[in-house]
Amino acid sequence: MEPLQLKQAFKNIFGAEPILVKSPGRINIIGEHTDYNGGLVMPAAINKAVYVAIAEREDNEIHLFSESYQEKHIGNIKDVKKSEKSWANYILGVVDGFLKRDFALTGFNLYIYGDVPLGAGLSSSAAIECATAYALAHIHQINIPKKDLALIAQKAEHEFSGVNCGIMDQFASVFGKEDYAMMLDCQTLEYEYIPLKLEGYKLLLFNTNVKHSLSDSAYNKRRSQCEQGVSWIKAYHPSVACLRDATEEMLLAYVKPKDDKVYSKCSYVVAEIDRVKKAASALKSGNLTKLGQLMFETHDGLSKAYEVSCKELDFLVDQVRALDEVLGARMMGGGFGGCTINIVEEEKIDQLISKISAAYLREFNLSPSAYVVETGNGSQAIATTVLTNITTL
Ligand code: GAF
Repeated sequence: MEPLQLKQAFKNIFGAEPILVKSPGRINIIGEHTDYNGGLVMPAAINKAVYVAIAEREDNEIHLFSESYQEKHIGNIKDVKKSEKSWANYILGVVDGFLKRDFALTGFNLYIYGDVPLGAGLSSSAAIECATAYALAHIHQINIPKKDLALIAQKAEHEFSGVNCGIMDQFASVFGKEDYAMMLDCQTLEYEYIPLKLEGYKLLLFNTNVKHSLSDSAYNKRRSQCEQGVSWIKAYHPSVACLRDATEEMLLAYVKPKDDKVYSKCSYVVAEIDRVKKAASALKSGNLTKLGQLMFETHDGLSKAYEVSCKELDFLVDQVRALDEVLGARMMGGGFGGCTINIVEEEKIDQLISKISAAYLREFNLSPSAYVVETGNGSQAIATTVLTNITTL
């Protein structure tokens, strides 16, 4: 849907002139399950996004319409509560976040549309939250730092969707930059843009087209296992606030003797934070082979130690492991389904897609999807008119 079509769709339903805002989905080059441990991540925004058309109302009602679900939700700013519609909760959670920070909001009409594949681990939910946050700040002329938009969006995910996610997805959606990945320090929220120079290679995603149902509960469980590990270390090293501050030696001394499973989860995180640093150096020096090796290592850690992979993701990574045209591959995002991310020689992409798709179909009787991803920019308002208000002197 083009911006002008979105504007028209909004007018057809709500009969007013909207403002348009977009916020992208994300990929993650490396640094998985490190964000909620105060660690480093290296995401990039993509050129697929969620688009929001929004206009203020004169009363306190909230009228939402989702293009994807062809559903409406009606609520009230004075009584924001969870809906049974998950898409609406991402929006309502953000409204709640603004109100809890004492920003005065009026009622509004909002039409939402997106081309981020749903359930693919490309953070369509963060894109909805961030687009909503940006749009609400825009129409109410709320002067709020962009970091706070990401934080409000993250809180919406915690409180209205029940997933205790880290900050990576929302941060990438707000701050992404075309042609760059970003190395984000999730402890300080400082970040550095790193040029994504892949000369002759492209990033290819294979979508397993599965999402196993335990994903949300397992995500929250991993997070508490990491916190458990930190609390055992803290008894001896009070300054350790999160796994970012821990070392493998500490884990061996204070966590392994108590619980081997908790140890292997924490040990993966400590090693993964180190891999992000190495990956940043590899990317900066153009050493894509090294970056690819690190990605395979991340996959093995996520699959064997952190236990968030699944047979479909493992299959897709194993299929490309020995191929010269693939420098690296790994599962991406929370796990239990969604996509693998692969660095693939540009010339060989079509051939690879055919080969892997056929093998996956034979194995699971299901076709995977494949997307060659391009990077994009973070949250922004979209202009739909070129010339307005020409002033004469
Ligand atoms: C999901 C979460 F939303 C992120 O915060 C992050 O933890 C990721 O899983 C795993 O790295 O996308």
